[in-house]
Amino acid sequence: MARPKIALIGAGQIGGTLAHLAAMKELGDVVLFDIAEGIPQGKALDIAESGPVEGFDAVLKGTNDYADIEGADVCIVTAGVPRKPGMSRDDLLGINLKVMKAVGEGIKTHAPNAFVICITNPLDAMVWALREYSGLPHEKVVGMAGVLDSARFRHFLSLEFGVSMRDVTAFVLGGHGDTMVPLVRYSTVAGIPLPDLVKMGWTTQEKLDAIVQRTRDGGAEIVGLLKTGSAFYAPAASAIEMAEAYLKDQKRVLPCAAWVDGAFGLKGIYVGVPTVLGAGGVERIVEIELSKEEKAMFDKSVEAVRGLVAACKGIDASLG
Ligand code: A3D
Repeated sequence: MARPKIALIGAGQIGGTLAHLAAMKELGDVVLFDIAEGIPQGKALDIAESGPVEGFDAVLKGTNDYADIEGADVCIVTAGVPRKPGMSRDDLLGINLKVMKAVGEGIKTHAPNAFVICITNPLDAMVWALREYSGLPHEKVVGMAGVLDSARFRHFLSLEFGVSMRDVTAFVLGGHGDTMVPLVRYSTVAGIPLPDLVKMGWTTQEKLDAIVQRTRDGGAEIVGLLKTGSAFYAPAASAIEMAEAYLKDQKRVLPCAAWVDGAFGLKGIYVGVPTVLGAGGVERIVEIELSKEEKAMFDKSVEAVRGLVAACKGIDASLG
């Protein structure tokens, strides 16, 4: 049986890391696409040359031609520009919307059966626009944000508790922005919810609140340190986890920016929710119960996403 084909649209910091991880995990053959000439070709060759040392079997190809993504099983989209210090994700909207148009049309023509994972910011609006431009079924187009935001939350919690990150589970909902909603009640250490851990004296409410805030600011913290771009190792690892869930039909329960139409009382919007990811793409939205306070935070986040989608429609009247 032929190996799956993974197309990476955008061969920058995240795209290169995605290619490396996909090859190391032998998820399939990799095509790196970018408009910058030489970059995807150089990165593909460099990673391919690590193959004999690492011992993986994967063909890597760099290209500037959409024809090379023909028939891809998975497309992961990072094309566009990242944040610089002082910029919000929303500042990227105008530039990256144009990029989504080109990418969406490329995928529509050459990889209409792919599972598409968008990473380009502002995430929730860009995944919506990418779906519109590509015309693919909603369940086959998702945004990566929740896995990353939850991973950041889990990392900070594991440091606070001094326990393995593997035993910390966490859920972050809502849009990928300052209004994201880290769900303390649904986050646990080996099944023990965080509020119980506060009662058990493992941490204090103040410390937990600070961790929640650090999670919300997780992207900005890295941008502030790097100065020339944004995070790329953890975002790439997060998207690879989603791609693997699809390719191996794992039915993973992962938060991602999915099309919600009915659940949570929402009508037609891309926003971060828990989902089941398998061979059908987003196979189910997990409609958890939210407290009044959580619902209020989630609603605020949804409103922020709606504002960004409206801004996209303002820029390109052909949308929506
Ligand atoms: P970067 O290293 O600049 O790579 C972006 C690549 O896109 C560059 O190589 C460009 O040449 C390429 N590109 C630009 N326009 C096009 C086009 N029309 N077609 C194909 N390629 C194009 O950025 P990065 O890899 O660090 O980040 C990529 C995106 O991910 C940015 O929008 C970031 O804001 C976003 N990001 C999202 C998260 C989330 O959690 C959602 C996290 C980190 C970064």
